[in-house]
Amino acid sequence: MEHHTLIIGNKRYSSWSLRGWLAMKLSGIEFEEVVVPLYRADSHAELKIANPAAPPKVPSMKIGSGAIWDTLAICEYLAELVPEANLWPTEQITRAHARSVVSEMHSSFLALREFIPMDLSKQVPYGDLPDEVEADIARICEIWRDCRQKYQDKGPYLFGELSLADVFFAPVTVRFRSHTVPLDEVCSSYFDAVWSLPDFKDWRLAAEKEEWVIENGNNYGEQKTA
Ligand SMILES: N[C@@H](CCC(=O)N[C@@H](CS)C(=O)NCC(=O)O)C(=O)O
Repeated sequence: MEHHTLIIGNKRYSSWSLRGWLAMKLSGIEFEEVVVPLYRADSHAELKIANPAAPPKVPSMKIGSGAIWDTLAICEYLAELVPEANLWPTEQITRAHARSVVSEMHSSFLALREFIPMDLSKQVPYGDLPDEVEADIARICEIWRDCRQKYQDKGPYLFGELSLADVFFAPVTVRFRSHTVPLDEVCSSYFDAVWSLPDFKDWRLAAEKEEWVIENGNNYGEQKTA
């Protein structure tokens, strides 16, 4: 197999990096990890090496002479590369459902992203969130409840077995935790299942050891949200 290098941002703050990294772990393939601290003067120059987008973002992946520079594209590549890992649910209609919620996560929830950026070092009491953020939280909980209700017999994750759908919602658990978002029993038990994933625990431990602090860290303000 070709050498895979995953380029990611700060583990404390980068939600898309967490998704790419968890997807790599779920695929079971060996990879080299390169962490590029974000929002520094030289960040974009470093990221450009494996990412032609303007501005270049994380995660991106180098594979031999090729590159992939979007989380969903990385996930689809992995699902094709390692079909036996069943990164998507095996049943076609369930797979279509999983792709729908993943695409919704990939393209929506802008208010949640803006007002509650991922920050593993933050925990504040719940309250005073704008209506648009509450609406995003309500929709995410609706997705979780719907999936759990349909697939609960197959396991504790959104589609029963662990899949890319859980990878996509893992950073949301960090956002919810940072603002102590109240969850009902179903969502809370799903939260616990994701929070307990050994790879996710490893990510959080590594995040704790990072020394980089993004000024205004849990609110990127003028900067892009993560
Ligand atoms: N749609 C992209 C989003 C990637 C993204 O927004 N990454 C953020 C960090 S989580 C980033 O690279 N921010 C750095 C910057 O904008 O300079 C994907 O799915 O990979």
